Amino acid sequence: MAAVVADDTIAAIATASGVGGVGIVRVSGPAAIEIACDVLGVSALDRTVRVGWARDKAGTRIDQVLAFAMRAPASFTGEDVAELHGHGGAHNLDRLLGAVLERGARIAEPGEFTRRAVANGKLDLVRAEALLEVIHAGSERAWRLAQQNLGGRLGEVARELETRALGVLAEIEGRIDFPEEDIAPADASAIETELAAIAARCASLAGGFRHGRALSQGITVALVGPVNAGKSSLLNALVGKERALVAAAPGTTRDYLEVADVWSGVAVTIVDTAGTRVTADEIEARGIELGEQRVAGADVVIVVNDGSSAWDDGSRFAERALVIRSKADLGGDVHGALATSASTGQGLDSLKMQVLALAGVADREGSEDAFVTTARQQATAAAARDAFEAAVGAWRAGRVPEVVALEVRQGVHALAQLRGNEVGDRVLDEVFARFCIGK
Ligand SMILES: Nc1nc2c(ncn2[C@@H]2O[C@H](COP(=O)(O)OP(=O)(O)O)[C@@H](O)[C@H]2O)c(=O)[nH]1
Ligand SMILES: [Mg+2]
Repeated sequence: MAAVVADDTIAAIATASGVGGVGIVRVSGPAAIEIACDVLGVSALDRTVRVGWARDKAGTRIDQVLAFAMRAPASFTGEDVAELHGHGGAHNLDRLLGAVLERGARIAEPGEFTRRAVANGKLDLVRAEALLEVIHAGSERAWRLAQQNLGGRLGEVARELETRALGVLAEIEGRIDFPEEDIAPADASAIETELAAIAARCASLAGGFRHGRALSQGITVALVGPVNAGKSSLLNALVGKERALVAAAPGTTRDYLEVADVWSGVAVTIVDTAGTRVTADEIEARGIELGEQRVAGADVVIVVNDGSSAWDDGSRFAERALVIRSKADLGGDVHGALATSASTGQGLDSLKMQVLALAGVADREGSEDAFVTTARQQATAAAARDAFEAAVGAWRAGRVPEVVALEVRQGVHALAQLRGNEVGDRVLDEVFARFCIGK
């Protein structure tokens, strides 16, 4: 990607808002170092840390800070960057930022530092997305996957597939340039094998999205069933804490409740709903409605049967349903479903494993390796898969090489887009809108 030289200088508080020991104001762009020098009243700044008083333009002392600068292109953004490390605290940092802004920097947009880094070729789009995931990682496995992709793992896989595809393309195009030469059957089958292998790898990348997304974003699990089926008790037993109120009186849970937990390194949000029953209570009716909305968006729906009413097979939730029989310690028919008991703990570990499996989480060695984690990445991997599968089909059908080459080129284009090359501003806008200001 060609370096894009931004002509303006951006600034933002790069640390979390709220109270902290230290807070950082980051400045990037052509005037960054000059502005930081002026704030400190020094003539030069480099990678050596300096300590000094930051002052506003009127000369009033703001805060004693540490400051240093990095010259382009040896910085995160690839531009001139200066950092002012002040004391943490929202008001202090606002004043420090203000001192930078009044000297001509403008406030950065969400993700703008990273966007500039991508534009300047410091990291590809997949790594930028991974950076966001590292920051937001809510579980060990989410963090590991994000660090793998930040380290360039997914980008490497895409690049390697692209290189292989370009190799096949050269051979196919050779057939276009020299049509009179007969292609040796061995070469023809080698091309077919290679195209099929590339298509299969793209298919597995695209197919890994559920797993990648589940790891990076976590999953939501909803508990549904009639009042008194034991949903709240199950929630408490699953998370090992008394989070939901449990009572023999039906209708104890009138609202829905969300509890965060981590199962096998995966972030899980469990939603306990007010049981479904016809009610004249307005608040309870509203609670049921809100709960239903959360159920609609859940990755897995645990359908709880306590055996006291008609068996619910959960078929309305299709493949998201995980049907269980609760209160198994009381005995009775389990209808072949997973038997659980909040009282004895029976079946709870199996339940967690089945939930993760249903959500697409693969629990195997290396399952944090090169997975697509965003809808954007998934769409490009799927486009690559479709193009290479079409290429294999066309080659097998003996179509003219031009047709096969066209498909392969589309596949190569999709792989380039996966890495973030050849993507438009609209896609970049979408990716960076998810970032916070200051990153
Ligand atoms: N024996 C037994 N009783 C249970 C179990 N789970 C829940 N209960 C009882 O069933 C009643 C309703 O439980 P609750 O969790 O509030 O049901 P919910 O309305 O579906 O949330 C309470 O009296 C619980 O003590 C269980 O595993 N075994
Ligand atoms: Mg309840």
